[in-house]
Amino acid sequence: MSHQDSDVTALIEASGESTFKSAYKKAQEMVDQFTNVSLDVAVTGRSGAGKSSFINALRGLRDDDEGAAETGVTETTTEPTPYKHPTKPNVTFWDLPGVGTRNFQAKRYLKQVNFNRFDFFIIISSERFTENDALLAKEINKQKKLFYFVRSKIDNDVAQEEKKRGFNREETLTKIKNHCLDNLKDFKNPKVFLICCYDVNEFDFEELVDTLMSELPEHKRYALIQSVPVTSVAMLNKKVRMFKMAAWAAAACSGAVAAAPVPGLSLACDASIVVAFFTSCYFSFGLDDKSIERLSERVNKPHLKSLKKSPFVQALASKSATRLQLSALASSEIVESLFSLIPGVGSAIAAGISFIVTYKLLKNGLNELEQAALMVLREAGLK
Ligand SMILES: Nc1nc2c(ncn2[C@@H]2O[C@H](COP(=O)(O)OP(=O)(O)O)[C@@H](O)[C@H]2O)c(=O)[nH]1
Ligand SMILES: [Mg+2]
Repeated sequence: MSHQDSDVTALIEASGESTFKSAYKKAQEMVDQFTNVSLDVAVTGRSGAGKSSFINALRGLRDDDEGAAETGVTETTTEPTPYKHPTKPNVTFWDLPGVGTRNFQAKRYLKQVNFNRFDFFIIISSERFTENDALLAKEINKQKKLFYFVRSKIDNDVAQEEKKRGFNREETLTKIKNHCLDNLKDFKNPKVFLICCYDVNEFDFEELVDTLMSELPEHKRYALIQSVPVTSVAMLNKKVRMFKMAAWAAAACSGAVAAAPVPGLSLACDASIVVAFFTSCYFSFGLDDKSIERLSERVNKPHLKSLKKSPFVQALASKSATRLQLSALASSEIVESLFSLIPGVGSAIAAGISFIVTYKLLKNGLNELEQAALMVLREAGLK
């Protein structure tokens, strides 16, 4: 079997398809979905409920970070305000005016906010849910859209209860959840997630993400899981799994094997796809300086900021400063330097890079980033 043949066979095998054509098509679709599919999350609730803070938490931003949604202000806008994810611009969180105010009655609300553009709704409250919240959820249900209830500021409740004698954390949380569910009896299986925006490692944040992951369409899950903050090893594992699943497709699309499987043709590699893959991974795993800085503050461990990074992570750090101009980054020197950091494949680039080599390169690089992220989590004391 020639080099070219074994490459084509490997590609078909990795795809789970039966022909080269369908394998390549699937790879293109997956890369497109993985990088471009948009996710639009609507966050609604009355003024002061914690919408802006929740949006910042989902974007991995502190309230005082540049570009963060302003918190603690009484809303004056009546228009949905979009906030893009800082490193995943196809993910947008929409800060919606609360329902029930004079201008926004539940019945007309969805039309007024142009509901069709949203993938799901978060209805957020810092107290029990009101009749208006339930009415809105019913309207959302009618439109066959997903909705979830978030009970915010749970840290305040716990702090209050902690002062009492015989405090039991689990009991307190269950009581609050049941209290919230009281108003949602009309729903078949209502879900309420207890959340503290300043501590997404605690309470029900991950459960909310897991629930979304099980209920969203597959291509939307890619966007969600890439964008959420790394809150635990379990969360990191979910991210790793998804990147692993996409690696073969990125390898297929970056190699000329796909474009021209003709014997004797030299194989070029579209480096921008490889760089984009690693850069997404780097941000998604929370390895960028900003994410590490925020994590170090959240867990109160200043030394996280000075953890030594592997040469590969450092290379990505310096290259991703201009993340949004990825195409400009994909010059061969940069890519070659990235490749040379991964043992065993550095020399392959000169000879032209095949699917098998690219796939291996992506898997090795992914593994290196996973190890780096695990080290950060370990040092942060997160399991
Ligand atoms: N302790 C605590 N305070 C919160 C939490 N979420 C929001 N807040 C505070 O509640 C106030 C209102 O929050 P904001 O996000 O501006 O509410 P919005 O009007 O719905 O956008 C602000 O002072 C926030 O700092 C939380 O999870 N825990
Ligand atoms: Mg607000």
